Amino acid sequence: MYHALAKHSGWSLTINCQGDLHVDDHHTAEDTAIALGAAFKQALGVPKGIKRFGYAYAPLDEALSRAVVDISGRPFASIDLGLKRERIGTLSCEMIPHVLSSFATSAMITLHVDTIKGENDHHRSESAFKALAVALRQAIERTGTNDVPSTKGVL
Ligand SMILES: [Mn+2]
Repeated sequence: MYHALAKHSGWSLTINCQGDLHVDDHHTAEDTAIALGAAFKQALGVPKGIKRFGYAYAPLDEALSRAVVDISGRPFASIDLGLKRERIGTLSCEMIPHVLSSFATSAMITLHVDTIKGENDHHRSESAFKALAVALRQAIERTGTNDVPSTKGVL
């Protein structure tokens, strides 16, 4: 999922993680998402000269997800992937929306991700990460100005 996110958002990403998988996958999944959100925020710096808003739909076969991003400086996440399985591979499905909300909170962005349809949980999940990637890519696109994209003059 991180690979799909990095690929389609245009990031160069390497993750090194020594987790506590002997306990479970919770902290490994959550803490990498927190670190990724912090890295995103740091890499972006002062959010000037960017589009700020981004949205995208991404399919994966029969699955379709929508992601809407606001580089708002306000951490908020509403995630509905509608996953039904207990786990995908060794990753518990309950951690997948948790990863997305942890990323949003840490990156201090507003994020809405909804999987609209899809039979297969792997497809549903992967389409969500791809939609997020494309939405993020759009939101951080340069406008060619040095403008802070807020009526308040600050984000
Ligand atoms: Mn947690």
